[in-house]
Amino acid sequence: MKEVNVLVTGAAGQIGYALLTRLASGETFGSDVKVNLNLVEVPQVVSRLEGSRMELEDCGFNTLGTVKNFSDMNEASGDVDWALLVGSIPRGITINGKKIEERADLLKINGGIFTEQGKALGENAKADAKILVVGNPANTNALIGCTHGNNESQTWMAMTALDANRAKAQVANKCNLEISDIKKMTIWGNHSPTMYPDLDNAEIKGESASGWINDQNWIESDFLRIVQQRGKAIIDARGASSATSAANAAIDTVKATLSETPADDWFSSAVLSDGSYNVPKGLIFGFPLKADANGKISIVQDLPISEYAQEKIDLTTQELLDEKNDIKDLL
Ligand code: NAX
Repeated sequence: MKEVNVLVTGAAGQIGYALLTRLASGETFGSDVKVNLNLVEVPQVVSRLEGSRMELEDCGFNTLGTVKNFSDMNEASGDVDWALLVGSIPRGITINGKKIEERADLLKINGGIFTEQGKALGENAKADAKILVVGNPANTNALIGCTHGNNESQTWMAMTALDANRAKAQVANKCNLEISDIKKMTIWGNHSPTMYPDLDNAEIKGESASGWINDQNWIESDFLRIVQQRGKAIIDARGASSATSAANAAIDTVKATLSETPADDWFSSAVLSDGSYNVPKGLIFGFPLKADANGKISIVQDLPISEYAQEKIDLTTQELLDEKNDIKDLL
């Protein structure tokens, strides 16, 4: 059997728990690929990973390879094909007696983590490794990791697939359609409430989704608000943040890069801007993406952007520039 080496940080957390079985079951990488898992946690909880390892073993997947637990990223990142960086320090946590509420503080603390993780992956992971940052603030964490990874042949992404899936679900409900009827969903910008889900360039049965819906008021008020605030709505209802749907979106992102993207679709993730759509080079920014048969990812070009959409894209760009400025000492 072929083998794939996958590293997951924050593996004992709630997204990690929902993610591991789906990585190992054969669903993600195929039934002919053994999945070797390197699970990473902070030293205080690394022992809990032994429970996850036992559960994975007890699932009886033919596709499960080795499962190793680590608290050291350098040791964990050797020969890794994929790194799913889920672990990060959440807003509201108390560190050294101080409650971390300010974005700048949060960015700096996570910046330290992603500096080290980026270096470890840049030096030890495979030359063509793909790295998906889930831990928030995902785009700026990915920017820090990518900068310190300093390895151009590796691909860094920040996850916006959950936002894209949320957007598709809202459109499917509104139009009484199947999810599979909705294609080409783009989330422009930051994984934050400033993200812009684009219905002009999304398609329903080959037509522009905004044209099909034909209700600009719903798009500009209800749809945007629901998608942008969905994470908070789930926390309010569940008393905990999205885990199953976040893990599912991470799996969707990995799968999207494993085969050539169908001609009538694309997928959404944040990647390093090359200046496309006048987004400043060097931001990790949500774009419409395609993968080729070799897993190479490129940004879909030449989409029309309305004046309204440009205003929204400018807003999320500015937020990412502000975040970059907050962590400029770390770059
Ligand atoms: P949990 O608090 O359940 O788990 C996080 C885990 O990460 C903990 O077990 C913690 O010990 C570990 N961790 C912290 N620092 C680490 C480090 N340096 N190395 C290794 N492990 C480390 O959070 P969970 O609900 O699993 O969420 C994880 C992250 O995903 C959060 O930052 C959250 O904000 C983010 N999210 C991102 C989403 C996205 O679409 N990009 C959506 C869902 C989610 O909110």
